[in-house]
Amino acid sequence: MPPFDVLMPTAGLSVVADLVAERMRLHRLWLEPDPDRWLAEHGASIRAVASAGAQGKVDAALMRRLPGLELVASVGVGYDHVDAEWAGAHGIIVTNTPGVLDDEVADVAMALTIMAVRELPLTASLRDRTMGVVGLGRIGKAVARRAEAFGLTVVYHGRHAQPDVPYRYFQSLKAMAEACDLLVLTAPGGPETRHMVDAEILGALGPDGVLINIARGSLVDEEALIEALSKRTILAAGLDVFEHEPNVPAELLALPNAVLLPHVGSASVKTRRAMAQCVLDNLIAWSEGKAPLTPVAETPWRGRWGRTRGEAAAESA
Ligand code: 8YV
Repeated sequence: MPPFDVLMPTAGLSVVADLVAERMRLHRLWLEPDPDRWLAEHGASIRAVASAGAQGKVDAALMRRLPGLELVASVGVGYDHVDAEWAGAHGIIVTNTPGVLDDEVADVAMALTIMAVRELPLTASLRDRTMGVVGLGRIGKAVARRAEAFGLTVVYHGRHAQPDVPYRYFQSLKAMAEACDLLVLTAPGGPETRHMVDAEILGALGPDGVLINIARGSLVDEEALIEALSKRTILAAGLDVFEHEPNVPAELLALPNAVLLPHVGSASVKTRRAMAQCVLDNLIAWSEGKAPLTPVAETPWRGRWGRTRGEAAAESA
């Protein structure tokens, strides 16, 4: 097999770099003394980018500098750090790692729920609560299954009602926030969902309400959340993600009714290894001329192997 050159722009999860480097020629851009110069000299040899984490941006500016780029294999189910629209319009496939981390992240959602509600002196109770899940995808469903086992009523909000699920659908997030007292965010990040939980939604959640976020910090207006927690217009929050990661506002850190984790939803050795393996499997399939295994919605695989970036750009123009 001819060498297959993969670029990793930022450090991220070391398990990804370790695994990919066993099988491919991996270039670690962050270790280059002059990354800009490295890209100018070697960018054309890169056929795939492996993105090792939610903070490793793969934007149009980077992809433009890699004229031979065919595939961006990103670790994690969320890929809002990758400009998949741009990739799709330029014939570049983006893959993520769906399915291998749902249970792990759902466990953390439940851990945060219990920690945020119970604190463990004389506290609020999980009994008789209704959990509103925002974005009932794979992770949302894994959370909902757990919530049912805890005796909670589950309702959900998303872009569409799903006829095959047993939970009540709310088209309006505000109406759902009024009807539930545990709001669990499992929707993707990105411009469409930015600040979907703002002061108005927190107001609708109400003084007994608890916000759990294991999705992306961008979904929540963090300033509004700090205000709601400080003034106790909501009861508590359990957060694994933050608006400006890795920075967490000092006000949030100081709040007694906020339980905070450092974005560890998928962080078990077993699951992180499975995620890295999924990145590698995509790279291997592609380097062998096969279809990508887990392309994201913006870059569906249509079996058009051989379409060049120029052709793709011409089609989309
Ligand atoms: C990250 C995640 O991938 O899957 C996701 O969307 O946010 C996590 O599993 C992980 O934190 C690496 O950044």
